[in-house]
Parts: sequence; structure tokens; C-alpha cells
Amino acid sequence: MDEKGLVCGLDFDTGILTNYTDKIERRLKDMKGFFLDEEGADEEVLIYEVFAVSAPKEEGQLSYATTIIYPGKIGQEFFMTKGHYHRKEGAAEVYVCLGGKGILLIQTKDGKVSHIEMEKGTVGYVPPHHAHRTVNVGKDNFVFLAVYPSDAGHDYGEIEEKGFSKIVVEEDSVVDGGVKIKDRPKD
Ligand code: M6P
Ligand code: ZN
Repeated sequence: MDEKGLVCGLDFDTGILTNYTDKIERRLKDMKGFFLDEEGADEEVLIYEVFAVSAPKEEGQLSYATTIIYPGKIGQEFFMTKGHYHRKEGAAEVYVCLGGKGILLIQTKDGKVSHIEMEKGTVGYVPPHHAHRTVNVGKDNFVFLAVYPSDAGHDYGEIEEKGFSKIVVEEDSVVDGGVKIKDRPKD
């Protein structure tokens, strides 16, 4: 970000934002309990990275971030983000896919899940009051840009406890690339 915070470069191939203000790396060990079957998986494996340009957390300000989700699976589940509701529940978000192949899961408070198939050029909208998670269902990095109110905040609690009502898994029996979105098994 330049000194006035007005401009930033985006590398469309890698998804890296020049002069990002925050970087998050999430390995399996940072996501304990988010995948259903972690047994035998390497807890150091890098699942995704986020490069964010964060404006002050004030009403009216926008922040944005790119996320790179690496290809892979933990058990049958494809690599994915933690997923969150916004702390400020009325805050929406826009996702723009820059590359790769992914699924954007969007869930209401009462657990109804819709999804958007994301590929380069797909723009997805997350309405207020909805949880959202992205999943890499391809063989390459899944890269997207997200724009959100700076004061939206992240609320991971409920997702950490209950997950989404749908999981995205690879199943050999499915014709279309083996990707299946199915009900999360009850514990
Ligand atoms: C997008 C935005 C970020 C978010 C990131 C990773 O870039 O929604 O706000 O942090 O995805 O998602 P999560 O925070 O759920 O791990
Ligand atoms: Zn969000």
C-alpha cells in the first residue's frame, strides 16, 4: 500500500498483493477440528495463505485480501478455509476468482447452504448474515480476491464447533471430477 493507502499491485498469476499489510498462513495445526478426518495427516501442511490490505476498522472503510488455497485433501475433504460469519452481521463481501477451481459455500444462520462454482472470472456475492467458506476442488492453486467492510470482523466460533452443514469431498464414484457436496455427517 502506498503512504496514503490508495493503491496496491496484484499479481494475477500468483495472487500476491504488493505491499500487503497482513499475511496469514494456515497449516493443518492451525485448523484443529475443522476437517472431519485428520488422522495420519501432516499437521505442518500449508493449506492456505491470505495477503490482506487492511484499512482502519471504521464504518465506511473497505479492506481486501487475496487467498491462495493449495490443492490437496485432508481425509476425503478438499483443502478449504476455516470459514466465518462476520462479527458485524450486516456486512456483506464480494469474491472474485483469479485462478484455479473452487467452491464458495454460503450458509444461513439456520444452516441452509448454497454454493457457487468459482473459476477465473467468477464473481461471487456473500450477502449479510451468511457464513462463507472456500474450497479448492482443482489440481492447481485456487486464488481469489475478497473485498469486505473493514469493520466486518471474523467470527469463527460456531463454525469451529459445528462446521458447515455441507462438506466438499472427493468421491471416486462421482463422474464429474469426483467432487461431491454432501451433508456433513452428524457426530
Ligand atoms: C477471504 C476473506 C478474508 C478471510 C480469508 C480466509 O480472503 O474473507 O477476510 O480471512 O478469505 O478465510 P477465513 O478467515 O475463513 O479463514
Ligand atoms: Zn468474510
